[in-house]
Amino acid sequence: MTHTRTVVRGGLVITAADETHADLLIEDGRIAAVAATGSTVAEGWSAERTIDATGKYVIPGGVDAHTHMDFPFGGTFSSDDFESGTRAAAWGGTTTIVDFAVQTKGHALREGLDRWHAKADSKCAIDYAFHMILSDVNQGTLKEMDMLVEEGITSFKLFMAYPGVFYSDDGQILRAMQRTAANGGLVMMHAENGIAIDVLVEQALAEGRTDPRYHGEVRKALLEAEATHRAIQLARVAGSPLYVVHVSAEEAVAELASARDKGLPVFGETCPQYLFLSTDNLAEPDFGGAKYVCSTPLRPREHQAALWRGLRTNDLQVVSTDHCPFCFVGQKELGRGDFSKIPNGMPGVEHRMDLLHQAVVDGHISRRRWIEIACATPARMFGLYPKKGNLQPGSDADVVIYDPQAEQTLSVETHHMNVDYSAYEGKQLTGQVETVLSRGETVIDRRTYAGRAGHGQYTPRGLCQLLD
Ligand code: DUC
Ligand code: ZN
Ligand code: ZN
Repeated sequence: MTHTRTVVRGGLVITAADETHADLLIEDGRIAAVAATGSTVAEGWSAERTIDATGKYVIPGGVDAHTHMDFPFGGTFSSDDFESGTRAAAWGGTTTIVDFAVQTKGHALREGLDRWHAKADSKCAIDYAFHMILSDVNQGTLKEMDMLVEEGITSFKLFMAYPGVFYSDDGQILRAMQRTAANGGLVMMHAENGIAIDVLVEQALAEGRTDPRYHGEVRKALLEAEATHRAIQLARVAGSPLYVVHVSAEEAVAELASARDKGLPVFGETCPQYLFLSTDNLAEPDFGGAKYVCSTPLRPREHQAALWRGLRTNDLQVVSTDHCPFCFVGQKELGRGDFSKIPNGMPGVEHRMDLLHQAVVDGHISRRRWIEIACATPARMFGLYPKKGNLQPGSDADVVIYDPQAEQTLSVETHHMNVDYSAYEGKQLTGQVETVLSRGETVIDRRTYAGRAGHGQYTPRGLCQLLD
């Protein structure tokens, strides 16, 4: 049902900058005005629809800048497509995803991008945008990068891991960085030394160490730190900014902190799985650790403090999910007897906002920092601000009414992602999404799904807004 004018009354409006008791006026899918609750201005608004947010938070919809819907990996595809994955995202208060279109080696970027448009078209419940994964940096693809930046795909993921698949060598990385230094794009780096890791994988398997926990042991923190360091130096040489994805190791955070202390335009992202899970999960019995196999890998619990600290000190700026689900039955099981054949990736798109709210409850971050790392900064980082990530007049009316007192228990029985396990089974959280609007349209209405596939629009992006 379309409402041209909606008023959200009485909630605590939280943005990255402010917390105020305010009412929102929504008109034609955008925030039209924000005014103090009870003020003459707010009292004067009339609307077809009023949402009572008394006792609730009113926050911008989440921006998850790192998802992999329908993603090919290890001979299979991630189990959420754009329809199930964006519906689950909406349930969890995320109203924008930036997914990774994939270039197939030997083929044009354009071909990969067209394929991702076809996968997502008419499927999404919420708005979406794309980054591009470069599997093959060459003269042709370097030229294509300029065109993609022009049309709103302004960031490019490169891999220092996965030799023979997505891997780029240092020369290719340097060339891609030089290109973004010139065209304004942003290189996103998967920073792990894949050549060294493959040696350790081979040795582990030869010695009969085949269990999922060895995935964590061979993908050493030092090899994440080394690659992070190398990526930073290459970016310095190229004169380009750098965004390091899925940072999991304390030593890698230290590399980012030291670069930022020098004033370099280097950014870092972490994910809830690194903040809440650990190698203890990878060691779960009966091949259960396979549920937690992702790369970079989960680390020993001691690394978590450095990640939380990095989020507080702004050495890490963004939390996204790296949502890349594979079912335990039939997909994770491909790696029984050989951990290197377990498809890499974990489900999580539904739980990011809630887990980070729990971090507020637990005292790791403030409420405004919650919104900053989950909504505002990802929008700025990837050229979507203030359309996304804020609630200022003119912003898209992507609005979440959040109940900070609700209690919930995460479980495969109740989640909406298309995957046969929960990485957080039985975890109790305080706080839950109640209602979600996407461009003013109701997607979740007091915990009932009211959205539709095809509502979500492709959203071209501008350049990174954190560089001056
Ligand atoms: N890491 C994952 O865990 N999955 C997909 C790709 C990646 O880099
Ligand atoms: Zn990666
Ligand atoms: Zn990823």
